[in-house]
Amino acid sequence: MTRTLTPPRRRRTLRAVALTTLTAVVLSGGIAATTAQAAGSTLQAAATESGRYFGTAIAANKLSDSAYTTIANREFNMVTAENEMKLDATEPNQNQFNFTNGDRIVSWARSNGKQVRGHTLAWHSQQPGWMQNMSGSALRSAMLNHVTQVATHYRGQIHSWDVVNEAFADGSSGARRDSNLQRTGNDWIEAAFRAARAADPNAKLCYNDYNTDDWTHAKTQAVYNLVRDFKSRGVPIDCVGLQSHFNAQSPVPSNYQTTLSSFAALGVDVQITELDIEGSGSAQADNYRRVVQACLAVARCTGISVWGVRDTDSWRASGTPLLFDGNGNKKAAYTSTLDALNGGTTTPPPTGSCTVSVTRGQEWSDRFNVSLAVSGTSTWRVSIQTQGSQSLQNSWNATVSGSTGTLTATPNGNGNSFGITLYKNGNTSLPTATCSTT
Ligand code: 9MR
Repeated sequence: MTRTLTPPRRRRTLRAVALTTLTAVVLSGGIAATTAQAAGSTLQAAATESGRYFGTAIAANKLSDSAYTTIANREFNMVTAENEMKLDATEPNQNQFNFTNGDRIVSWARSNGKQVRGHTLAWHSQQPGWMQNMSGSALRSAMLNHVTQVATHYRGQIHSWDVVNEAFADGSSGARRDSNLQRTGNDWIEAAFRAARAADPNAKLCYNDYNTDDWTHAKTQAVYNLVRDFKSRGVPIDCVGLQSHFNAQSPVPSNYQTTLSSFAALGVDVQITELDIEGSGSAQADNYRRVVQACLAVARCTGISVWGVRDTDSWRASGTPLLFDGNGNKKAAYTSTLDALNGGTTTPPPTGSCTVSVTRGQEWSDRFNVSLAVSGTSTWRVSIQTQGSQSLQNSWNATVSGSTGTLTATPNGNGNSFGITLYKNGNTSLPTATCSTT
């Protein structure tokens, strides 16, 4: 959060000084979104230093487990609903939507100052029964209605949507995966993206898949060609998600960075969306380090999410593929990931891109302070979405316009860290913020 006081490029030399200073700042600032630790000492803090995020999948039914939420809150600043925004969860009966568990995750994320990845709007798997039995134009309409309704419900609250998930076949064919959605016509993917853009124009729209990590694989090439085609024809797409589920059969490929940079060169962000690597000890740690270093070396690789908090939370629990063991202890893979994130990026974040962190400050009965820190650029505009009827009382170190709803902040010569005081007016949740360069 506070490491924006130290420009990323200079942080190696200033680290010792920065740690001392930052600890004091954090303690006196009363930052609540993370524990009182120096910049770079958690995954989210270290990732933010290079303008990236570090996220995890979250399961709604674990939000009552304080060991789980303590780690999740401390280490991650991006949250993906592991199952709660999927088709079967959100539309169990046709045109009857259920957002209860998805909303619980968004609410937890927002009240803890985190952003949300939406997963997923259109997928052959985990369809509700009624959809599995549909085909043709009726299915196409139902799918588009689903995309529209879900993206509209979460409009303004989603950093990136996995609009379409896993639409390509495994193996050497490079073909689309056969599914009821695919049989509605080859243009179903672009139709889904267009519907998502119309419903939530501010969310980044991603195509997400697995086994797309090795640049030489037919499936990787097929997704690459899809993205290239979409970009050339103006189909709205902003990002590619590489799930990156790795194990002995599917190891981290030696050309992983080439894959990331090749997608990025098409003019999309690349996000590592579901990272887990089976194994243990130094071998696992080394694989995590390689993945992080590959992302840091590619300017448009903008964030990494792991697919769960502790090994015991994983869909592949027996493969112990995550960064914390079942007791919540940091594994060697955690340390190598953190060290790699702190080892610095050789490529600065892309021009035209910035991120902003939001942390809670001092609180009074009627109002509270919010600290914001921009990284990635010195010429920025931050859009702050207040919650409920909250209204602006005061601001410092930035020019802030608006009084309730959406506030806009721009630099006033005092650097990249600024703050606001908000009247609660009955709502104590942290506002959310997005950053754009000017
Ligand atoms: O982790 C998810 C697990 O809890 C579900 O049972 C499973 C059902 O399909 O989905 C898992 O998440 C998957 C994700 O949605 C898409 N990529 C593969 C993930 C692991 O299977």
